[in-house]
This record gives sequence, structure tokens and C-alpha cells, in this order.
Amino acid sequence: MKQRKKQVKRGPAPQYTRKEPKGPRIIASAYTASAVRADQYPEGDTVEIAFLGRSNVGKSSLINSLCNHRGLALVSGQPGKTRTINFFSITSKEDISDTEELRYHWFLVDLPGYGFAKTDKGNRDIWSSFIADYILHSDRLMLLCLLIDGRHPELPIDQEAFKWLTESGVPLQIVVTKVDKLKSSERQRNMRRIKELFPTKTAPIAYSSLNHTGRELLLQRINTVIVGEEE
Ligand SMILES: Nc1nc2c(ncn2[C@@H]2O[C@H](COP(=O)(O)OP(=O)(O)O)[C@@H](O)[C@H]2O)c(=O)[nH]1
Ligand SMILES: [Mg+2]
Repeated sequence: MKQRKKQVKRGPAPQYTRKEPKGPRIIASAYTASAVRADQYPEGDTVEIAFLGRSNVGKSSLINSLCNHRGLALVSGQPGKTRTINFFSITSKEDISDTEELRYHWFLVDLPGYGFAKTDKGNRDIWSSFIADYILHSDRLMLLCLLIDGRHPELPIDQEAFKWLTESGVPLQIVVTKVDKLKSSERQRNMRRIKELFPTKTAPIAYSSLNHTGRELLLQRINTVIVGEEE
């Protein structure tokens, strides 16, 4: 008996599009300049988002994770090596519909880590004066991300830095690093503690450069600032 061929109804062909993350994302990043004085800052009116934290807090790793660019900022076992302000030119994009996207150009500013230079004198500055100069005088600085190690919420040097920054009036975002190293209960406890010790307008963002936890949240926050949607 001749077998009747089963008729197979085909649905629409699958769309082989590359799945992209939701929200704004960085599509280009490149080192642009290093500076220790104001006359070495890049010229123009490009807005800046700066990153600051204790040496070894995980700042370089976070910058590489955020930009999805391995090796952009140097990840180093030698804390305190980077002693200049480094500017990275960034292009980020945001889809506003299936056919329209917006692109933003900004500088990511990598500030030298503090808490490294030790002197015998009691009145040691927590960071070099050129970092303070930059924070106080850059009128293009829209947001400073202060990085706090998730394992060490209570370091006096971070609290000193926070106090100084709060008094300077710069808009702050606390980013809690290395959260993959914490057990869930410890992570919750430390996040709560950091929220108490470092009160800011927006909640601290938990970040892991190992698995990119927090990346979308931080990119969203940066985008809000760049677009000027914050009051
Ligand atoms: N497990 C883990 N390790 C990290 C993370 N971020 C940084 N590290 C490690 O912490 C050390 C210091 O990181 P680095 O990015 O150089 O810190 P920086 O001195 O603040 O720039 C390096 O050994 C990194 O591999 C993270 O999110 N998770
Ligand atoms: Mg570094």
C-alpha cells in the first residue's frame, strides 16, 4: 500500500536576529587621553561620567565589564599604579523603537585609586590634589560613581571619601563591587549597611565584573544622567 505523505504545515520562518540586551549599551570605547592638569583634559563639551574608588576595589574590571571591552582599562595586581586621570571616549546606543535608535557620545573618566600612598604623617591627603581639582572644576562631570567593595562596607577611607564628595556637591552613584564573592545573606546585609553609610539619591547598585551583574542597571542610570532626565 502506498503510504500517503503526511502534509506538514509550516509556520513562519524563524527570525535569525542577534539577541541584544535590553536598554542602553556601549557600542564603542577607546582610550583618549591622560591628564594630571586641567590643560590636559580633552577639549569640547562632551559630558563625563567618572569612576572612583580605593585601589584594588575592582574599578578597572568594572570599566572593562561596563564597556564589554576586555583590556580597555588595565586590570592590575599592583595597586596604585595608575596615577593619572584617564579619559575613554564612549558611544552608547539606545533603541527607541524597532527602527529608531539614539546614540550618545560621552567620556568615561577613570580616576586614580585612593588609599594607596601611605606616609608617616597623620595628615595624609586621601587623594592627590589633582583628583580634587578635577572633581571640583570639571563642569562637564555629570555623575561620579563611587565604588565600594562589597566585602568591606565599613572602611574609614571610603567614608572619608564619601564625606568629601558629598560636601563637593557632585552627583553620586554608589556601585558595590565583587558581589559574586558574597553569599546571598552576606550580600543582603552588606548592601543594607552600605545604603545606611552612603546615603544617596538613588540606591546603591550591586555589581560583579565576573558575571556582569548590575551592568544593565548601571548603564540605565548613566543614560538617564546623560539624557538629562534627572532633575
Ligand atoms: N571575583 C571578582 N573579582 C574581581 C571583580 N572585580 C575585580 N576583581 C579582582 O580584584 C582585583 C583588583 O581588580 P582591578 O580591576 O585591577 O581593581 P582596581 O585597582 O580598582 O582597578 C583583580 O584581581 C580582579 O580580578 C569581581 O567583580 N569579582
Ligand atoms: Mg585599576
